[in-house]
Amino acid sequence: MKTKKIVSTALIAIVALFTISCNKKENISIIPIPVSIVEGKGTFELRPDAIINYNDDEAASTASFLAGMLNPATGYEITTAKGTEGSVSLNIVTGKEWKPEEYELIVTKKHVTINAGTSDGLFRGIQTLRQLLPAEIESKEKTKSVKWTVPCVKINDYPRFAWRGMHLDVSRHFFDVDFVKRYIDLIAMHKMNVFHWHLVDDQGWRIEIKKYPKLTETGAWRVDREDKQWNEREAQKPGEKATYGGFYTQEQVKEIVAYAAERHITIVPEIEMPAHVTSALAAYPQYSCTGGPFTVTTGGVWPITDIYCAGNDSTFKFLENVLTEVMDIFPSEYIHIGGDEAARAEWKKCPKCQARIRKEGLKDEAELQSYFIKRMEKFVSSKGRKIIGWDEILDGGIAPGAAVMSWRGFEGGIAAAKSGHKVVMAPVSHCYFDYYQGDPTTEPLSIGGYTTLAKVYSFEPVPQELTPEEARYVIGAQANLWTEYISTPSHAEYMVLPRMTALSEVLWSPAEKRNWSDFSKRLINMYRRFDLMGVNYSHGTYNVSIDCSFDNKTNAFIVTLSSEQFKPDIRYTTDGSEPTATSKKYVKPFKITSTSNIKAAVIADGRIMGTPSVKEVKITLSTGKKVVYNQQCSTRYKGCGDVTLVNGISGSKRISDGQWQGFEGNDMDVTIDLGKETSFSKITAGFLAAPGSWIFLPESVIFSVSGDGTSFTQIGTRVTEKRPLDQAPEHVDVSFDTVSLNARYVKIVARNIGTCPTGHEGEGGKAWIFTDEIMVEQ
Ligand code: TNX
Repeated sequence: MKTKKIVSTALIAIVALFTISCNKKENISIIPIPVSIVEGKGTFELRPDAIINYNDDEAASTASFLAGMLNPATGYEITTAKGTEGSVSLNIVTGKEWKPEEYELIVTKKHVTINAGTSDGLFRGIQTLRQLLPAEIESKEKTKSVKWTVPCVKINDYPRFAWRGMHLDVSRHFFDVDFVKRYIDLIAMHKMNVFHWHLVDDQGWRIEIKKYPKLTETGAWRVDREDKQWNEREAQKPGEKATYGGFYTQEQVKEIVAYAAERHITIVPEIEMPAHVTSALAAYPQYSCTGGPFTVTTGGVWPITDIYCAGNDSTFKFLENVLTEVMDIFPSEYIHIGGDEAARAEWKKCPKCQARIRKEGLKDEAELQSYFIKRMEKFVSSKGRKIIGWDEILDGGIAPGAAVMSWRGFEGGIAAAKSGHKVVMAPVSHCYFDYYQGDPTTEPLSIGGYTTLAKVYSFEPVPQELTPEEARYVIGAQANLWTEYISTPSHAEYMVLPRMTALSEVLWSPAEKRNWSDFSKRLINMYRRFDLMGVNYSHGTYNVSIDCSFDNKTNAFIVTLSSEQFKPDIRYTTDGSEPTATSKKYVKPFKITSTSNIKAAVIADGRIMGTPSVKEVKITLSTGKKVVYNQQCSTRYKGCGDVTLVNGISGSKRISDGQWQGFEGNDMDVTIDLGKETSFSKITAGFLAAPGSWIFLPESVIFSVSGDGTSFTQIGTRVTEKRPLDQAPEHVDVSFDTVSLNARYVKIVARNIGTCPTGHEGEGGKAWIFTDEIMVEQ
């Protein structure tokens, strides 16, 4: 009691001191940015004889954690003590209204004080203290010649959202206990508080369940096809041994749960159902509709038809038993039951499922899935817990009390919030950290997509469609790391960092405090910490974007170079040579009047950072000319508008890079008006072959010319060669050479194959043509 009184008197004095102090923020660089920072004058120095004292047993473990955080790099042996005088104090302060996880941090020349209403708040506070110390504090080895100072400051801070999560898929690739702990450390460093552990999927069951040992004896192992791309792997053949995978024993899981708890992080385990469970069915085929047999999937599988049987009561018993063991280990309020991407083809054919539909008076298989989830929800809530599931759990009616994780976009989340269900936002557009974060030509192969750091930073979890009342149901958001294409810890770190750093600020800091250029400046301090921690992170912010637009009036390209780095020093060349620290410095947009190969890179500390970006611009007779669309392109893939096909820039292998126009099921049929009669001898149209995205080369390309734009003469046809259905994306130019011709209009028709061919996953569905550029040359 006495201690608390002294604390509050001291507090008043300190607040007064800071209010009159000046506001210089140079050396304060904290992510996520705190709610309020008032800078003082001078610094506190952490000395070898420092003692961390605390006033309440609840703070003891945080005090020890802090000592453990400070001792390795300083080489000190800082100890903790209850009640005594120390230069660093952690106090649980009662009698004040604290928001959840709120803390205040006061640094004077003599003391560091962290006050909070709970140890959650204290723990978040010590993460701020960590970032106020020199970056070298992250080193695991004693670092000499660093003065361990902390700037005098008063910080008051609390999170915007209650759920600030990171997900990790350990099924598609298994990650060991050490890495899971490292991942949790990163979550803690970013003041995030939920670790969503995706423990079950088709490609591996990862948690020991005592009642069903085969789940891990069989379900945790698959045949090693790691030498093949994810979607090109054959299923396990008879006689082949399943040797690739792994699982966590219950002892290991308990250890990880305790490790997370020490860091004030809740682990939400995910036990998928009714789909994404081939690994479970390989072990216990009796819980499927067909009875199997099944093998653990070695790679991609689509559609997911081998799912749990919803007509079989023993399936529910099995799942209840599994969840009972899971709930015994994980104390979380929420248990994630998956619910995504179930193809219900087997349910349609299964007599038991059909009998269930009749007996329960259900309309269809979608309602059967809703029945499935509601039944499991009842069980979970009878144990005092709640379920959360992917937004598909809304289909056919959501279970009472269920929370929704909105991944297919914001819509599921909006619908759930409007109907009074809690929502965690994780839309693919901003929160899929398995997506590319930079130019796919220089990034490691990923599942697709394109979510840059700036895009993550622009994420607003509360959609405008919600009233303030409804918005309260959005309890937070998280990013997902699916690991189909990620098999090593260092690659996983690379994918989440620094995007997780951006997300942490989105989820913790007040919306009005978000400021991209200030964030990118503070990020440099985080990079230094990541380096010292030995974690791998993407240097994507060093990548240069080369944006070119063609100006008809001057017949020139205007080239703009930018990077996500704060005040980057960009150097470039236009002749295809490699940029160096002494290449031309980019100052402002510049003009290019002839075909060029632009290469640009950011320079820091006198050397090139990351991989230089490259863009070729080609000026031909058709560049910048008028394009008449005889058939419209899809509104989903319009490239950058009508100029796309004549803007002098080819498309990359990323279909949404703004250079591709898509034609869904129909032909590409355009006429280029060269403006006046022009002499030429070559016409080229560029296409994409990417069968994995349902994009095929045209069957044939027909070239015609005209002098008046009405009557055309066909001058040639090119038939394309058939390509394998599993080929990697490929850019293909289809050209027609002729003797020199004079004409004003050039018409190009690319015949669509119409529907996806037999043997293709989209068989019978509309096939796409993608075109990036049409070039008419002398
Ligand atoms: C969709 S997100 C999935 C995952 C994949 C992911 C790849 C969700 C609920 N299902 O099974 O791994 O896309 O990005």
